Amino acid sequence: MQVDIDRLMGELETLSAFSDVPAPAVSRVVFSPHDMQARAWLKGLCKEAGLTVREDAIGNLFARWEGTEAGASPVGTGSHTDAIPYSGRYDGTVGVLGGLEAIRTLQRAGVKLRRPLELLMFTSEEPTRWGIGCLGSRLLAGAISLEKVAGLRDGEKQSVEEVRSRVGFAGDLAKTKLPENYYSAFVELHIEQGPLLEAEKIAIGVVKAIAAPSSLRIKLDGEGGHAGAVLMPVRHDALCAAAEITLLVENAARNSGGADSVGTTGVLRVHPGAINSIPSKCELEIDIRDIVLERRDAMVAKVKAGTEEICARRGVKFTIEMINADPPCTCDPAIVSAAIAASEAIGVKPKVMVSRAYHDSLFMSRLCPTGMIFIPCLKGVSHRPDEYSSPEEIRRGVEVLARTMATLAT
Ligand code: HGY
Ligand code: MN
Ligand code: MN
Repeated sequence: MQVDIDRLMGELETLSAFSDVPAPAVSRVVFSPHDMQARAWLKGLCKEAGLTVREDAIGNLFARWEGTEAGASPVGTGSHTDAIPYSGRYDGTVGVLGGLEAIRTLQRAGVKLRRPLELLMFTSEEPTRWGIGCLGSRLLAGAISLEKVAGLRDGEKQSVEEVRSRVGFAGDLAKTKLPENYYSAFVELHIEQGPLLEAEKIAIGVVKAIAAPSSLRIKLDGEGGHAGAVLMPVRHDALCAAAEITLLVENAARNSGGADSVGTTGVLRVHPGAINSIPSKCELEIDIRDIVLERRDAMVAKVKAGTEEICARRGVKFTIEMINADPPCTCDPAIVSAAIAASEAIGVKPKVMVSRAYHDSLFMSRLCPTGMIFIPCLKGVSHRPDEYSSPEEIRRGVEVLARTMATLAT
């Protein structure tokens, strides 16, 4: 089984150039011109490989290699190609182009599989545009209501409906939901986005569970005014309240009692944003996760209660919107075993581990037995331009994916 790693590295390089920012950074926001160009290019590659390509109403891409048994439910693989601003070229793309190369590798090896293999590229795995992650896979799994989708607005107040139809996806969103067990299994290849595999010098990670993500939006409404004229005792400074809340988020995660708790205030918008004008409004977007659902929920509760206390003390009005609060998922034991066996077949004893990042697999696990395969990334870095996995690490990941899918599709 020979992975064509030179071709794959070239394709990863080509894909990284569909970006709003210069290399080595990558920015590719869903449905942006660069995203649409990348999609067209990817569809061309899939057709070149003889796959049957279709897209659903939200732009999820499906590229199928038929099996020998007509009507057998496929084994799926795939990931995302959208990229958050100023990120790297491997997050998600290794699972899409690596998934395609795994299929091509099996084709070249002359393998005949009972089940079809289907490569997926999920729309909007990143929350960048509409504030919620995994929009495409949530719709496939029926894990988001059409009302919630209709209410989403991007930074220019545009709805999903407006943008998706403008770029050519006009079908009925209700039809994106896939029936249970449409897939017999789903396996995603992804960089670890953490330091453990590299630190422990282990070439492959097999994921047993994916952490529980949540995100919330807090809007603060204080009192603006002249930075020189309004004295401190009478101020209701929205940014000072936001600063306390930001530290509250950090404190809730640091003191949760668990090593896997994380809390991040990744977005802060300040109005009016002038040096000599007291901030009257602020908007924070907060990301809180843990592997243990109860601990995650306890952190969210602490942030909500703390926000109420801070705003009461500062005379600032607030609203809190829960954007998402998803349960963790457990990967399917049969897929975990198949991925371990595939790793051992290439002489690697894999590390069975938890994913702290969320992935489309979190939602695919609601549709069918699901698993993930990780490869190391340099210093565990991700969501940064210096994100890196070596050709050998990627090659091994693709070979393990190919072997795992061959086992599941037999
Ligand atoms: O944020 C995440 O975990 C994923 O990279 N979107
Ligand atoms: Mn990401
Ligand atoms: Mn990703």
